[in-house]
Amino acid sequence: MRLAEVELRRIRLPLLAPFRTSFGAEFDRDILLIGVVTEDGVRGWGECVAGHSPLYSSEHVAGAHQVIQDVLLPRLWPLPDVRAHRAEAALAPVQGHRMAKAAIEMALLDAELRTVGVPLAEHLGAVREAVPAGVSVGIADSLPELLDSVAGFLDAGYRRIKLKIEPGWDVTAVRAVRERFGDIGLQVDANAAYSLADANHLAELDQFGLSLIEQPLAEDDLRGHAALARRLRTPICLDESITSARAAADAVALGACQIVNIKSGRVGGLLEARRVHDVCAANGLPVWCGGMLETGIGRAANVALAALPNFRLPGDTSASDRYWRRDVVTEPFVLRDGSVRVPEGPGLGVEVDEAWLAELTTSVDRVRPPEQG
Ligand code: NPG
Repeated sequence: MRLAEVELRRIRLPLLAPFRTSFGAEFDRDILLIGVVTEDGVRGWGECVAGHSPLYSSEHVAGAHQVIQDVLLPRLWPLPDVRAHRAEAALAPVQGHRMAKAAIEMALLDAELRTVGVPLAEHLGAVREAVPAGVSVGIADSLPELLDSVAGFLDAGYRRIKLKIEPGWDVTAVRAVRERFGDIGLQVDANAAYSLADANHLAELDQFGLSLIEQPLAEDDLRGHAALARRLRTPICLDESITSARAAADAVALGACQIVNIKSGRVGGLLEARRVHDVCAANGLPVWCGGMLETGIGRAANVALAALPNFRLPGDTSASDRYWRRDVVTEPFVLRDGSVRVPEGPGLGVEVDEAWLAELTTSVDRVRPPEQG
């Protein structure tokens, strides 16, 4: 497979409601989409999950845009075969920039699998046709507001609730939700907002029977997570710390977590995400699929990944209407009996609504390979 053109398209998509975490609030998304066209005229799409500012991780969308255009694509043009596994090897010498690499890989996989008529889920080794969906609930302005939004998501049929927490919005919020809704599937996500000195405070969460606490400490603090794991009954799940299959193996060896959140963007792509899945499966750790407020493009990839066998907990793979008034794909993802269906068509299995995309677009760069010879 050879590329004829790559498009870097930025869109602005307002969220239906602001989403607040310990590292900031999102109102609308500045999203970078990668569109590839092969020499045979097959199109593929990828979505970059880097945020507007480098607050969740060191990457941000403008940096990803630049590094794709100036550093990553020039490494792909000379390849006689640019299928995803070849591209991954060609980009490996570039340090970091995992979200940028993952966006290209997604577009290449979409194109290559459309060429051969294979759905992404099947290519990755999926074993389910639908995946149970959870929902991530941001930090609210008040407890009544939090309870209202949790009630709405439970009514819609979501299988578990994840509450974003930070110092000052943790034990009280969790207690209020437990008291009001009883024995629902409940977990919390701190996005690295605590330190080991908060261990006694975090142990107060043990009384609520949470299925996990996600990333309580800093990204690079595996030893701290291992120490905390010895002090909490609530299982620790790592997100930001797991940047590769090797990082997952390290975390397991240190006893830093009992569960892993997998996001393909965070680990550099879907192929590496599958390796993280395999490392965790081999060590008996369940995984679940995280989310980064993706459009239907990235969501299709998440849902395909979440259909692999060791994804044993509901993911942040909510339906399109949890985020957007109108998604960028023609068939939005919907919630049925608490699950989202895995796309069955070739590649990502979703069709982009090109007219709507044009309306949302803030910039497009079209890049072609340099003339050969
Ligand atoms: O449903 O996609 C979703 C959001 C899930 O909470 C969620 N994502 O820390 O995992 C996270 C958080 C996030 C969102 C992180 C946006 C970075 C950007």
